Amino acid sequence: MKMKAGRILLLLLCLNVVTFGVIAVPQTCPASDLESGCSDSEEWKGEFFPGIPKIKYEGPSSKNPLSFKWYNAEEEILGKKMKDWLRFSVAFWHTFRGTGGDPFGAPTKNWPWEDGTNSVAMAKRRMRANFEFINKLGVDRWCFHDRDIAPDGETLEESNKNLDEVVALAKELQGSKIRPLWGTAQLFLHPRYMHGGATSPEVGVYAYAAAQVKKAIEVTHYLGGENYVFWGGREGYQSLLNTDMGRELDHLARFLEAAVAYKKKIGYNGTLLIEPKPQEPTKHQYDWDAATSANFLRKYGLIGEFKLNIECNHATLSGHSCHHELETARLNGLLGNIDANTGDPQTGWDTDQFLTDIAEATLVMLTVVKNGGIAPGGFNFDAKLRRESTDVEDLFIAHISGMDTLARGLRNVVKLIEDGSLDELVRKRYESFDTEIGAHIEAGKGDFEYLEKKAIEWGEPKVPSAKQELAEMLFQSVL
Ligand code: XLS
Ligand code: NI
Ligand code: NI
Repeated sequence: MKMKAGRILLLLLCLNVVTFGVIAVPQTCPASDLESGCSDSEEWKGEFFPGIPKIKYEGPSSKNPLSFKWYNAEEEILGKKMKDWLRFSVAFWHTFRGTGGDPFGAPTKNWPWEDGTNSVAMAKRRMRANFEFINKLGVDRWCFHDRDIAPDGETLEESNKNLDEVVALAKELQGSKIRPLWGTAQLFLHPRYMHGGATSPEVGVYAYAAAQVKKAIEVTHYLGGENYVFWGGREGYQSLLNTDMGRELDHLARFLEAAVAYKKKIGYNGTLLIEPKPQEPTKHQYDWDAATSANFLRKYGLIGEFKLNIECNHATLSGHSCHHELETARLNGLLGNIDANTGDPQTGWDTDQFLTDIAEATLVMLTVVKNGGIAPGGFNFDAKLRRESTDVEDLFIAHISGMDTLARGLRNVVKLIEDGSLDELVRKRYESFDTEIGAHIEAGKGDFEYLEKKAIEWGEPKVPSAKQELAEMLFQSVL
């Protein structure tokens, strides 16, 4: 029983908040029903977050939960403003479509602006709430799926029309400063995508997915989005027995090639990003991790056209640390964006919590600094309030906490660099290669006959300590 319940829970939770968000909202009104009076979403009067001021930096000694203690946007660190290192973004689907529903329970969040419908009017009202939130939080970016921001219609044309209407409002509300960090198409919620989009065995679904991505790229471009993401939640398999994996991978590559061609055709210069995840909702997802995705891109000649969007919770699901995934992406020249979140060590699925672990944040920022920053990428809070956090204020506190944690990570990197002992430890560890012979090997001239001669001449090598505990101690000292 326990096993079975666990498995069902896992399967359902894999669908992420997007699923709960959209399914759990009672669809009492058809999406396009504006005239029947079914929706009561008239213009919202006044503020959505009354009583919440614009969040300011007050420094580490502040006890005000609605203030930044470590994130000081304009402060310069390592030659760049904090806001330019961090480029924070609010994820629309978690913040505005997350309901707190889970497979065992109904939604817990009753945001005052929600009227219980999935109408276009409600979508517009929600968009206004989004921009008030972004402005009060003091970030310049947001991320969205097409279907989070506007309801699905009866036909593709109607869905596109709904999207256009909401996007026009978003464009107006963005003003001159706010832009999408990235946009994407939701190719996992609708039953038509149950076998995948680009990897569906059904050609009609492949075409539908292509049409949806075409439109999502267009609106991301129209809104000035800096990146466009492909997260293939259902691009994978449940069983290899009924799956032609080679054919599906070829289809995925053809799909991405077509996306590249279309992006170029319409003059969209944003970066295309693949977001790896090992599984959830499929048993096996083709973009398993950074290394698998890099290999896929290389095999199909797409390596110069894409970068990676590394999500920390996905990293741990694939059995790696976030730091490992970020370093793998960086070393391949593929570090494009970070979906900043964290999992729960006991729960085991994509819980998408806000990152509040300072040590983890320091490692994340270490890679970002080594990479010289990640612009035009940034940090998207692909993170949600937990089911039991139900105050509107919690939305702010969660983001502030996530922003402060990463800001603290950046400040710790400065301390690590200034101290220099960890770098020195690493340098010394490899110093035997800082020799004529080492240079010879690294230049690709270390042939086996030559190395055999050296091994005989040198005799048994002396192997020094790795000094792992010392490395950990040096790292801990900056936290
Ligand atoms: C799901 C993913 C998803 C992507 C965007 O696990 O993180 O939210 O970021 O489709
Ligand atoms: Ni993500
Ligand atoms: Ni995720």
